[in-house]
Amino acid sequence: MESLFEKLTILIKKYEKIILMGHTQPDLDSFGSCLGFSSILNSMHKENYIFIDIKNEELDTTLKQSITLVPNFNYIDKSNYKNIISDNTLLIILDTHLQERLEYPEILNDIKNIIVLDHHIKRPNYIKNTELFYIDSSLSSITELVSFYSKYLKVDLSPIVSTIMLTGIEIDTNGFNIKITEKAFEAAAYLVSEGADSILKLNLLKETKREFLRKADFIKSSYVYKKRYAICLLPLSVCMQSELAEISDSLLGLEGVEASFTIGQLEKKTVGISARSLGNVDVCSIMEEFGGGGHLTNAACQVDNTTMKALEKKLKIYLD
Ligand SMILES: [Mn+2]
Repeated sequence: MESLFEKLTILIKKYEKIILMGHTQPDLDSFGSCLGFSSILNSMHKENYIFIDIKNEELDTTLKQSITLVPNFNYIDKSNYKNIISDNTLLIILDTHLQERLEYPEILNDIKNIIVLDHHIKRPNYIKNTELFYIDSSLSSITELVSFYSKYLKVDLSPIVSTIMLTGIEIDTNGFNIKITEKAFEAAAYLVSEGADSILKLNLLKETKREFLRKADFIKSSYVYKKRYAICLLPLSVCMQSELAEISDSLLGLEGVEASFTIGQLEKKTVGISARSLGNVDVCSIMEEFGGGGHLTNAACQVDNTTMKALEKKLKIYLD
């Protein structure tokens, strides 16, 4: 990784301003890696901004709570980013490599200098014409890469930022259980050494009783197919991708379940599936059949102009 870090530092130094952007419906891996990267840029005295709509009511509770803990970063969104960009602005994309998954895809019309750092399996429609494009799909979270870069540069991360980053790794590895590697623990150890606090982490991950019971209701309505696949359809008018992911995570903990699939209506005409696996079932290739992607153990898709029932039927055909 050292040659990557050398290259990154040289590139960063060429630019006057830097914008960090994660994916849409951000999670703590996306947001935590932006915070970590911003801390690195601050230590280099580089003017930098995190592109995220912090006032968006639809952000999940954990993220909203995290944002309140780190008010001292420069946040920008689509309403004001145009004021700061120039020809000498660099966009660093974290935790995705696809334009349509960006927090704000249209930004690519305005900024031509781009670095992509991701850990998802590379898809053909990746963002092209970049200054640097780096994917390591052996990493369970992109926060790990940012942690190693920070360690390499000997940056002092604040305990709060370290905690949010550690929570990002925890979420992306389903509690340090799935797709876990030595590197994930190494990054976690580094973040703890920078002051990451496990009690605060637990508090960030807490949910309200209402949320807990709501999830329990969905899990109650799930069923097991072919003795090894848990399938759950969310009986809601609209739900969030993160909700689907949380339910699939929980279903994976049930006895006998090797892979879990949660299907829900994301928008009026868009249905999503979030899939999880313990490792014997390649959920990435199943989600690719639906135009999605991800990892062997953690993948998702979004399909337009379909219904939940139709997707459920199609899913079962693939599982057969
Ligand atoms: Mn991630």
